[in-house]
Amino acid sequence: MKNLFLALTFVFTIVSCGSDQKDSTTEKPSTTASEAPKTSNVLDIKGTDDMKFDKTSFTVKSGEEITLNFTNAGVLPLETMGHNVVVLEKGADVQTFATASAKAKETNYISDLYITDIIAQTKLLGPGESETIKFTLKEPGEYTFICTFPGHWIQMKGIITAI
Ligand SMILES: [Cu+2]
Repeated sequence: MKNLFLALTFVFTIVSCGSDQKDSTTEKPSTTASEAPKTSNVLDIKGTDDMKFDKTSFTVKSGEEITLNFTNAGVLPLETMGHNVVVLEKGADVQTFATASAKAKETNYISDLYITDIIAQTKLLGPGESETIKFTLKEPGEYTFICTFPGHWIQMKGIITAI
């Protein structure tokens, strides 16, 4: 009988511990929501053969250096499936920039006409190539990045939010 009582107490303790844990995990989201969004000034982006960036949304701290590591993770040749990352100024007309750049084959699909729209850019990379660039977003806001290889920007487009 005593053993049964002990066993029941044991079970009860486990159950109450378990429910305590549940309570603390359910409280967490409300605490997290009131905090500032998570930022990282290290951006890892891959471009793929299906014309996509693996990540398209980043939050960074403005006024601090950003390290962007870009890899063309595909296997298709540069001539048919090259990728780059071009970070544009806040006010840039993305479509105008992308359309002009798509015609600028001789300058690796970066148009000379809208050079002032560019904050940072990687080279046009072929399969398996990587490049790291560093830059700073001086003001808070949303900055678009695209791949300027012809026809890619509609799918290969993302936003860096600087806070
Ligand atoms: Cu591309």
